[in-house]
Parts: sequence; structure tokens; C-alpha cells
Amino acid sequence: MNVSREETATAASAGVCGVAGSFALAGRTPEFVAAPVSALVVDLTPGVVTTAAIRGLGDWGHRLAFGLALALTAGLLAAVALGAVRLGGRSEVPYTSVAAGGGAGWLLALAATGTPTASLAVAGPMAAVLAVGERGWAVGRDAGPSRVSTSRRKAIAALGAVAGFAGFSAYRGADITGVEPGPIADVTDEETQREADDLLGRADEQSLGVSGLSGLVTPTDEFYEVDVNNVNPNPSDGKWDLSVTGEVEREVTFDFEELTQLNVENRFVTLRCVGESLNGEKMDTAVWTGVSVSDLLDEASPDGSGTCCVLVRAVDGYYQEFPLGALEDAFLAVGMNGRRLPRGHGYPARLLVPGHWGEINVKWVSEIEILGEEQQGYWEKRGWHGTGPVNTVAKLHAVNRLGETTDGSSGGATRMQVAGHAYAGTRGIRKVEVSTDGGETWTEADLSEPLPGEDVWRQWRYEWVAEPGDHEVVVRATDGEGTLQPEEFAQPFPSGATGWVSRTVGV
Ligand SMILES: Nc1nc2c(c(=O)[nH]1)N[C@H]1C(S)=C(S)[C@@H](COP(=O)(O)O)O[C@H]1N2
Ligand SMILES: [Mo]
Repeated sequence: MNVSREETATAASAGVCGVAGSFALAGRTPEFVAAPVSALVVDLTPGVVTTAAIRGLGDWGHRLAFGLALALTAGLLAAVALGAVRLGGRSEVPYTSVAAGGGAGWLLALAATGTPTASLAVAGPMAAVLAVGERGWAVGRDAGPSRVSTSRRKAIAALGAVAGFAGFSAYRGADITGVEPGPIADVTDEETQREADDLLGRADEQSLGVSGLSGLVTPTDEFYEVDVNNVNPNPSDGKWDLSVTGEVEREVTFDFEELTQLNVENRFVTLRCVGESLNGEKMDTAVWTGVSVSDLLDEASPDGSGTCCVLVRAVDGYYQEFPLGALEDAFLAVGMNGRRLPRGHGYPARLLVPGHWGEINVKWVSEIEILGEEQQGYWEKRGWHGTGPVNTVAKLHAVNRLGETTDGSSGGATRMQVAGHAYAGTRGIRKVEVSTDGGETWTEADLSEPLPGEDVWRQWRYEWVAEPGDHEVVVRATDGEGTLQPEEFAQPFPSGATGWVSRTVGV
């Protein structure tokens, strides 16, 4: 088969523009044509590779997988477009390539997304490129002696147009979030809303107000997000439900309405990812609105004897297994910081398990299966041990120079401030100590007043007068049971980071 450069370029451009058109319309929602390819890439990646990528590349591993999915999808569409171009070249009928390529692109997109209208965003740009290809390149070919320069100019213009379109769609699609979460009163009542707002106000008041340190509640759009997939599900209230199955007296299913008819309350809960580095930023707190999981379990009545654990499944194919006991005080959240859950945090409902690593706080939760025997969850299959209680940590995220002072012995001393958050799950934080001499001597830091709730972090703050030079600041927490945060350093893999955070502060 003899394929010309023009044909290849047209087909490749059609593939890129098909993906770009789809992203401009759908963003990272399931209507994006590359969404199922992305899920497939994640699924087919062996666990050891995933874990190695997380350890070696961090969040870039995720981006790489998404980039690969985009390239594969564009390649697939380009292959279809190439077939259409070849067909058009042999046909007497004008625009055969446009009809064939646009039609095949539409069918492929429909197969991938199941949405006829959204699939037009793939077919349209593909057809447009094929039309330009059939007209434009052909004219270039007939242009006689000036052919080289004409076709080069055309190639540059075409490349520019494709790149421009891809850039535009990357910008457009990035803003598309799927559901727009309304106020939590929409699905509960005014009193629940007022209480959530009051709690937010209270967190604001109790925050230590240190410059450069986030408050006791993390604003929703700054709350960390960890998903196995690059494209999150977008279930609607009407289509979503949650079942309790397995070793139960009777299996029960709740739809969203039924769920919100239960006793709704607001709770402060902190989440932390087992995969984050020791002083990382994947630890945040919100006011969550929801119902107690035991209310759901009561209706199903798990068989008392012979049950050990639960397998919780989600709409995105994620699943986690952990001891049944952990569900006793668990919460099913439908709201976050006074509004409904955003799609990225599990709309319409997610699990919150007090004191446990983030990974078992299953988002888009769809089934709670009571088990008689242990199984491995998604991350445990990939080598992690992240289903248990969190490690104790005191982070150091703010270093502030408060001003020159005269109380230093040699003059020229500076009043310094360091601060951060401390968290120990349901054990709570008893104290945080700071050393400014590399761990020789320790002083207790100020702590924010505890917020109500059994699984909430605290802020700490420490100020001292520092002589000019370098100071090795170390910080460590003691949990509510009196246990000091272990000093020995460990990487996040497989059981969460340990050690004391330290930082050299130059004055
Ligand atoms: N369905 C589903 N639930 C999930 C995940 C996921 O990928 N899919 N990620 C888990 C992990 S590893 C963490 S740390 C928390 C993060 O919750 P957040 O994204 O709301 O901060 O969600 C957990 N729940
Ligand atoms: Mo996580």
C-alpha cells in the first residue's frame, strides 16, 4: 500500500481534531471519546507498573496514562480517517472521504460514549478536516511548478490550525466539570444548610490565621483529589442507587431520595491519602453532610456470625475491602462544605470511614457487600497496605518572618513563625512539639481549639526569636493516646509515610 504524505497528514489531523472536538464539548466526563480508552489503559496497566509510576512519577504517572489514552484514541480515529481518505481517492463521487470518515468516526464515538449528540463533536471536526484534505491537498498537487512551496505553506497553515484547535479545546474542556453542585438544602432542608454554614463559620473562627497556612476547613476547589481513573463517572441522582448485599438477612437498595429521607447530619472529617509524601498536601478537611452507614446496615441486618469484612464497590469500577467494624461509625456523605458533593469527590454519595486512610473512603459508592471471608481491594492488589488507620503526622507548611526584634542577644534577631496541621485520625492530637535546633530541645506549639468530631485535624503554630543563620526546625505530634509520632523515616509505599518533618529555615 502506497500512502502519500498528504493522506497521512490529513488522517492524523482528523484523528487529533476528533479527540479535540470531543474534549471541547465533554471535558473529562464520560461523554469524552477517550474516556473508555483511558479506563482501559488504567485497567490493563499491571499493578507493579502503577505502583512504580506513583512512586517514581507521582501525579505525572497519571498524566502520562491520560496522554497515552489521548494518543491511542487519536490514532484509532486517524486509522479510520485514513481508510476514508483512501476510499475517497478511488471514488468518483466527491466528498466520499468526508461521508465515510465522518460516519465511521461518529459510530466509533457512539460505541465509546453511548451518546449520539456528543459523538457529533468527534465526527464534525473529522469531517471538516477530511473535506479540507480532499479539496486543499488536491489543489496543492495540481499547482504545477510552485508545488513545493505551496504545499509547504499549506502544511504549515494546516498544522497551525490543528494545533490551534487542540489548544482551544484543551482550554475549553478543562473547565467542564459535569454536575454543578447546588446548595445542600436542595436535597436536605434549611436547618441542615444552616448548621453546615455555622460549622464552616466556626472552623473559620477557630483557624489560627497564619499567613500561608490553609484554614481548618479546606475550600472545596482546593481539596485534594485522588482517583484511579482520569475520567470520573457522572451518575445522576435518578439513575444512582446503593445496595447492601452479601451475608445479610435481606438485601436492601436505597435510591438517592430514600437516602436523604434518613437522619441527615453534618460532620467535620479529615481525609489523608496513604500515597502522599510525609510533608505532602494530600490531607484536607471538610464539613460533610450525610447519613450514618449503620442506619443502612440496620435495615439489611448483617448475619452476626461468620462475617468479617465488607467489600465496597463504586460506579468507576473501584472497590475496597476492610473490616466490618470500621463501618460502625462510618458516614455516607452527600454534601461537602454546605453544597452537594462535586463530581470529583464522589457525587452523588461517598463513604467516609473515620480515622482510616483515604483509599477506603469510596466515592460514587454503589454497593456494600458483607463478606464471610477476606478479599483484596483495588490498592491492596497493587501492593499497598492502606485500609487501616492513618499514621500520626505533623506537617510544616508555613514559615513566616514576623519582623526584626531587639530581644535577641546579639541584635539583628528575627521573630520567626512556623505552622502546619497535625492529624492522627480518631486518636486525636494531644500536642505538637517543635525543635529549632535539629531535635536537641523541644517546646510545645500552640494548637487550634479542637473542632467537634472524632476524626478532625488541628492546626499548630510556633514562634521564636532566631539569630541570623540556618536553623533546623523539626516538628512532631503526640496523639490523643499519648503515643509520640514515630521518628523513623518511611516512604509512603506501602503503609504510609512515617518520620518527623524537618526543614532548614534560613534567617
Ligand atoms: N470510587 C473511588 N473512590 C475512591 C478513589 C477512587 O479512585 N475511586 N480514590 C480513593 C483514594 S486513594 C483517596 S485518597 C480518596 C480521596 O478522596 P478525595 O478525592 O475526595 O480527596 O478517595 C478514595 N476513594
Ligand atoms: Mo489515597
